[in-house]
Amino acid sequence: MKTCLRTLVAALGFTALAVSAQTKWDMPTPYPAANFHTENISQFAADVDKATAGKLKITVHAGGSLYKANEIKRAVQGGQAQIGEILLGGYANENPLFGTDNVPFLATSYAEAKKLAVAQKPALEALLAKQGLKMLFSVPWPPQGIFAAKPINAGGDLKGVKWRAYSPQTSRIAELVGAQPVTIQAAELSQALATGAVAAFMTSGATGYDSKVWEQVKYFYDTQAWLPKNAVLVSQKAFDALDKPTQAAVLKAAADAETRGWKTSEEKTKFYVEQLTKNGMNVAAPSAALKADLKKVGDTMIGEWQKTAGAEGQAILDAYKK
Ligand code: PCA
Repeated sequence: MKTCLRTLVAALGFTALAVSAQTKWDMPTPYPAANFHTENISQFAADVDKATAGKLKITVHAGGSLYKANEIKRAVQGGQAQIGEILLGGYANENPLFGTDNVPFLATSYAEAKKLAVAQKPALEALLAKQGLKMLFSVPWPPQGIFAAKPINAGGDLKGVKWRAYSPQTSRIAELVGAQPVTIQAAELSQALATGAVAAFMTSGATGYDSKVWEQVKYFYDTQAWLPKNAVLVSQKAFDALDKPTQAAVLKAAADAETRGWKTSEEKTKFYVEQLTKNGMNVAAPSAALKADLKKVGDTMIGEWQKTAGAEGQAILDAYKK
């Protein structure tokens, strides 16, 4: 009887050990499951699972279902979630370094966006490290254009228009053209359009496509104003708690996700814009007048960004322009 009990206890102990050897992470993300960023992240989670033979399980909670877009960073910092995805530019009020890639017309192509990403990386990583966060990878959205219910031929056509913003800088653009900014995350965009809460905004063809915005807005101006990035952040504490081989597997899967994400983003840019046309939208290049008005906005905003980002910001610009 005693031996029997001992065996049972030993077996239970063994099971407990085997169970505790599996780590589970929750991963909140802001964008829908079928979005290309989310698909890339799901692949990342699957790669980690495979490389660790199931030792690290990452559960992706897409579409702001676990935490809303603007709550995800704090959740990872606070340890409520171990890992999560954020739109860097959404946090520009916390520190202008987060808004580096939201400055209009600073970096407008994939090649420039890559250069800017490399230039900003050391300062961004240092800032995140102070917050107990580690950036695993970042991936850009396609170039940002203007969506509107009415034709927009110059900046003045946006006066008084209800403008959906997703970051402090997209709100600032609205102020500078005299529109009325309302912050609405991508997960609520379709609803905001349906109820008439907003009638114009800047985003990528990808989000236009995800949100089927053609049901309400009929005009897209391909201004290619900037390529904002999403970043996947992990709690340094959660990362440090992994054994070395698991850490290596996460880093390898992250590097692969970054390469794959940049490639997919660029490759799908044309597809997204074509889908807007296919679904009845008028897709056009911005008029010369609109371009000139937006350039003025960009000039103002780079100046404002430089002022708030100070010497650190200047070092990024110098590295970028080199
Ligand atoms: N889509 C996201 C951010 C940038 C983009 O292209 C959004 O509209 O919320």
